[in-house]
Amino acid sequence: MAAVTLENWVERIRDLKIECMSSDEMAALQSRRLADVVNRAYHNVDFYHKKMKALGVEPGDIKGIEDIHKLPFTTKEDLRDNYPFGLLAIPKKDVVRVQGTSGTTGKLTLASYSQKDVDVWGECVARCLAMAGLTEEDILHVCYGYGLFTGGIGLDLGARALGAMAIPMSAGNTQRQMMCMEDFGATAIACTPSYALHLAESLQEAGLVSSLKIKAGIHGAEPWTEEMRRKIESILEINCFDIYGLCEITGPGVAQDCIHHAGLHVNADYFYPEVLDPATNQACADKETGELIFTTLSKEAMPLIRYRTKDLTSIDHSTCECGRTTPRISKFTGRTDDMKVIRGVNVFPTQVETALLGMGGAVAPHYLMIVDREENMDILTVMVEVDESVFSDEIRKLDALKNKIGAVLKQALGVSVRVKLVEPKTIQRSEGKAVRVIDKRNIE
Ligand code: DLL
Repeated sequence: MAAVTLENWVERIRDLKIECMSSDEMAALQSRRLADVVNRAYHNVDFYHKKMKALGVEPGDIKGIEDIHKLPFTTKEDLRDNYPFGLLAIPKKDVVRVQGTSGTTGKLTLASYSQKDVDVWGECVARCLAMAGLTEEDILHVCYGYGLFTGGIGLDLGARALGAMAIPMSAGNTQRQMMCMEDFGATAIACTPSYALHLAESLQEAGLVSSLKIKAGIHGAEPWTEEMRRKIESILEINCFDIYGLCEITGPGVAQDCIHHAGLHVNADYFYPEVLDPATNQACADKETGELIFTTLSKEAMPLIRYRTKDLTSIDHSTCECGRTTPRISKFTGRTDDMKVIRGVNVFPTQVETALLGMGGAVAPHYLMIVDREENMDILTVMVEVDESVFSDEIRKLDALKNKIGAVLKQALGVSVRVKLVEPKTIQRSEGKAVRVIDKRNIE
């Protein structure tokens, strides 16, 4: 099967009308859809009626997408306060499914879907799969979890909308995953990047890489770096793509990068993105980092207006080399609540990942950050897996490697770090979203 190359790329997307619209056409479509969604939210959702009244905004004030800044924000707390069905804009009997994600504090964040919402979701994921070069000929091995989490069913809906074959593996049992990938002739895999690395290493160890037909990986649900992408690509000899989404907005398929990996194309005809300075709520200029906010432009069951994702990114409205005109958001460095402040310095796990992958050699990209407090001082310890052979070296060499990693991390993060070297496979592998940080400062 032909792989996606830069040469055949433009050829493949020539027919994509929505993704290649002029900015005026897109703004007209978004304006029509925004007016409609605001009208429905105002008249059918008590929460939005009250919020808009409080701001003195009527649906008639929203004449076009340029008026979006007049509308109120929605937060995760608002979803929690209206849990589980308080934000429905349609009768409950017309809801055909719910999906959710567990927060840090007990209750789920729940999203409801009408049949049309499910269809739009499938269409968005299908666009992403097509962006990764897949067609109806492909066989997609889905090892995101199925269930309330949107990963499994989302990729499945996308494969269905594309006319491809989905293998609904769900997460776990790596041996069985490898056997089915080989036996069923999967041509693409979909899972978190951390699990993709684990799977890739396991396939390599088993000597199975060359017998696979995989050409693309669709990875998301957690922050990961360009270095990690290249690592998975080099082991499996495939192209990896970064798919983004959140259950409140739809699930995976809100955005994904193309073969140029120059940002993630947002399906902006369905989800209108804004990037705002979280301190002032003013719009950031293109390429300036801020908080990503989404307004769902077509959702029937649970439309959300100006939903604050807490995800940090920047936006670029220029046309991509691939020919798509849809706005691109930059790869995520993390969420505002993922960021750790250590002795006054902001630290993201992705910075550790980049630094470790840059070192190569005996250093593996499997790590865990532990933040603790000793005598009122924040202490960051980074556990790093290193090659088994390192432990048979003299203590002097082990210490030298530890110091070297410490120096690289200090340079990358701007704070000093205690390094703990551990043997391969010591750090627990995740089948879902990887746990990269344990903050013991919050644990009494
Ligand atoms: O993680 C949906 C998803 C499933 C996306 C499969 C991609 C693939 P939630 O469980 O609601 O939904 O978590 C959403 O995960 O706000 C981000 O913080 C993070 N996230 C999702 N995709 C990416 C990505 C799914 N590609 C939260 N890069 C979001 C970085 C991501 N972070």
